[in-house]
Amino acid sequence: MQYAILQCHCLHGLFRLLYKQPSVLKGRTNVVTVTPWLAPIVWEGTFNPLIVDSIYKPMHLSIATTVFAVGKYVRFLRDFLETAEKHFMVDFKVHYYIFTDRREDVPAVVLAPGRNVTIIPVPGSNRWQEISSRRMEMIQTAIENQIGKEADYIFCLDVDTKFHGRWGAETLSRLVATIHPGYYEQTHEHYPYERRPASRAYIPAGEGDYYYGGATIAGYVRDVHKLTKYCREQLEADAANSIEAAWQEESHLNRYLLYNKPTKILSPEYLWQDFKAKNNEVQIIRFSQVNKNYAEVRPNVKKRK
Ligand code: UD2
Repeated sequence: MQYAILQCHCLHGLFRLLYKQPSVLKGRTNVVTVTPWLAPIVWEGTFNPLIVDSIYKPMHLSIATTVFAVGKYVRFLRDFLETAEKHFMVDFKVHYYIFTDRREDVPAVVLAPGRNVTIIPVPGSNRWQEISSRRMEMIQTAIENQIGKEADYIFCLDVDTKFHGRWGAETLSRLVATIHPGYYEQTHEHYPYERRPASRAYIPAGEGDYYYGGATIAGYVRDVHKLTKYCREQLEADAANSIEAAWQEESHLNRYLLYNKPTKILSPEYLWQDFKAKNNEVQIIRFSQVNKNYAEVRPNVKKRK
């Protein structure tokens, strides 16, 4: 009953929400819930969804959500959209921007009132690395052309994923990054940062905070615009020097976030991988990458982390 509304009524024009008193002494003890620069790390048990919703829902925010479904990845769209409608920013205005080269294969999914889809045609490619990386440039351009005029916040998400639990307004902040589920138990010398000084994504040995996944980036539209523009420029500078960072745009993202600290961090509850067994820290899996046959869905070589 931790989150139950005990009473809710209007008193002298003020909407009162009564709930169990928060404690400054008792809370999550098996995970770290704040970074050294005082950004929250969002885990189950660190927030009360009723309070969060009571703050954010009356704001009538517009949430842009970009998702790329290029080539065979269009097959992941139905599950992504159907599960998003059940769990992602429920009761908020959500505008999905689907970037695809296969418009005719985009499934018709029933959306809740206030939620809609725009399809943005993009070219295909015979290199998955290029498809993944080019997202930075395309998101930057879409923000400049359209999203910047329409939305308050933006989420940029991988498509080969499903939502399994609440993903709500607790994830809103100026610049939001998600801890990659593959590396959160490791120290930074084991992260797959780009370590070659010749690349613009270079992070010297001895430096690092967390390893962030490229699958979820979010924040105010203007802050995500700055991030995508930066990563796009660095990717282009690398390409001009015939170098590709270890994990393409994810490597540039990690460098950006090391020197431009996120204001909120989502725990691996918000980015899991289906092949990984759940563990004690992760009390709920909210969003997870599905198992996929890399050799079958990607246009070129298989590779996985
Ligand atoms: C990781 C990241 C991913 C990206 C990539 C490095 C996680 C969990 N995932 O995933 O975000 O940073 O490493 O480049 O952090 N796509 C297509 N068609 C394709 C290939 C890719 O539409 O043929 C899109 C699609 O939206 C997909 C995304 O690009 O979800 C990332 O590609 P991926 O899922 O194959 O990358 P992966 O699994 O290595």
